[in-house]
Amino acid sequence: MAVKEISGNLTVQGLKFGIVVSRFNDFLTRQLLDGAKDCLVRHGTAEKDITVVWVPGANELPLAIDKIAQTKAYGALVALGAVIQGATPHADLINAQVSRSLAKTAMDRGIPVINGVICAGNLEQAIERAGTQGRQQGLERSPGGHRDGESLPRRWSRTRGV
Ligand code: INI
Repeated sequence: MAVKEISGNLTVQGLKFGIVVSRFNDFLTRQLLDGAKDCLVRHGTAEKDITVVWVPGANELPLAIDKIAQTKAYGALVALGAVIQGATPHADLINAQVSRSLAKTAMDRGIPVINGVICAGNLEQAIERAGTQGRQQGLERSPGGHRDGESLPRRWSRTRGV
């Protein structure tokens, strides 16, 4: 008997994406956002199928992501932020809390949530991760969302309106 194998595609048409982006360190997060949008569009997502929601800081990403997940209107969600270690004593707390909460939403709501929050040790690292050499996290994370976003909703029909 043939083995059944399930995997997503790199191209997606007709799937809706929600991107939640933090205003804190917006000189970095705007770059992440540009990269994520560009990546989604180049992989076949229509611009009209991308909704962008701004929140004050990384701490606010999980609630917005969870509220949007509850609408069941999106195939996958992307959280973008930039937390810089040296700049704040509670960077570790924020990072841990945010990544745990985003993962919880993914599991509880059955929707792929791509964690595109830069956790950098210093400003130089953050700038590099946000986009030097044509590479950046917002960009790199989105194809993963495409793959999950394509395979989860289509194959298990857990989302509406996609
Ligand atoms: N928010 C960030 O997104 N990045 C940071 O580096 C950061 N620092 O350094 O504190 C940060 N703080 C704000 C936080 O996310 C909340 O917006 C704030 O605490 C209000 O809830």
